[in-house]
Amino acid sequence: MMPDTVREKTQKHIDAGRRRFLLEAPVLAAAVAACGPTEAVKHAARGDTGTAVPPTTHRPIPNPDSRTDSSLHHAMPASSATPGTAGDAASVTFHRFDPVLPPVSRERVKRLHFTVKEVPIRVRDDTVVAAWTFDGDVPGPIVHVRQGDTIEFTLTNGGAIPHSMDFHAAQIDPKTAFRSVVPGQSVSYSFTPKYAGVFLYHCGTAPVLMHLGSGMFGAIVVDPPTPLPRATDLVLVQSELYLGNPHDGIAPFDYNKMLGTLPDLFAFNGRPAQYQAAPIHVPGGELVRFHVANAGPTHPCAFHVVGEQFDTVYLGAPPGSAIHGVQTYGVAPGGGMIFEMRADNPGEFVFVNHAFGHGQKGAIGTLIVDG
Ligand SMILES: [Cu+2]
Repeated sequence: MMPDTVREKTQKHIDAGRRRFLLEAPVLAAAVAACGPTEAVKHAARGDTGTAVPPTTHRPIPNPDSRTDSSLHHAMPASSATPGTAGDAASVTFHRFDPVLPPVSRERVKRLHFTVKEVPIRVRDDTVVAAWTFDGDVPGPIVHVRQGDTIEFTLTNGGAIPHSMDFHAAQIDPKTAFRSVVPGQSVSYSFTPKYAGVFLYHCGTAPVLMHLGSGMFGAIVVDPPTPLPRATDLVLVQSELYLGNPHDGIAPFDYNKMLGTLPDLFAFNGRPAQYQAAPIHVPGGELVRFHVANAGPTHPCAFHVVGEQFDTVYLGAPPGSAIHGVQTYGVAPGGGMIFEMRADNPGEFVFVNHAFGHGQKGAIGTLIVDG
């Protein structure tokens, strides 16, 4: 149990953070003030500072008895423009996101410490977005562990609004582990993945649509106890981009567009069509393994490689649940699936979301099988 004095101090800190957040969101502060003093106190007491969603949008009823605020409807701007995402767009450089799965370490206890950073990111030559991130990039770091490892995780909120972390590889009380933390504070928890596979992680702060849609996602790959055969292991995280009008050359993510579910762009690993501009090379004759996670937030990924078939797709935890001779398979938003093909034909192979409107908007890349 936390001593009373510590709890009081902690609560004061949280209250101060919420008040600070209110002051930094003048539109929302005005909306709360318009509720009258009694309503404003009630809102502040439960961390619910109003909302910027359209008045016609249904608002869920908060549960003040819940220990988590991630089920509550938090105050938030209708765009991802926060103080940290402003800046000189011209100085934000493009970098290709490395799709290669990093090696797994031998330690059975993996310590991870992510920091939330709200920063501008160049996702195309002509597009800089106001992103909410884990460790400053979209997607966040690719995590590689083994089934049965203990992951000791800490999230520090270096942003301007509350954030949290939801690992789909964990089986844990979400009200405690996935709770939101205010700026400057941290949350820690441990978990042991029960199943192998590729799993999404994402910010779970309400509305999740806004936080997922603003860049707060990544993938964790969990190896089975007996490793799968040697391969070129690649990680692709599909996501959708809903962009508002740029300000000083930086386009915020637009919450109302997210609700409309018609994305401006799609991407594998945060940048639309980046692997067409700079293809992925793999050695001829060897196995290629795509670990495909889908951050959504809304649309599936009909994963397909033009001119190839998947020798194996693992529907669940590998090595079980394998199906063979597959042309296309859908990865649900919030899902992850492993696709294997033998690169026995040299050439250029386009991998694509075969829902082609989505492929055309950026969920596409090129795999070059070297001869
Ligand atoms: Cu968040």
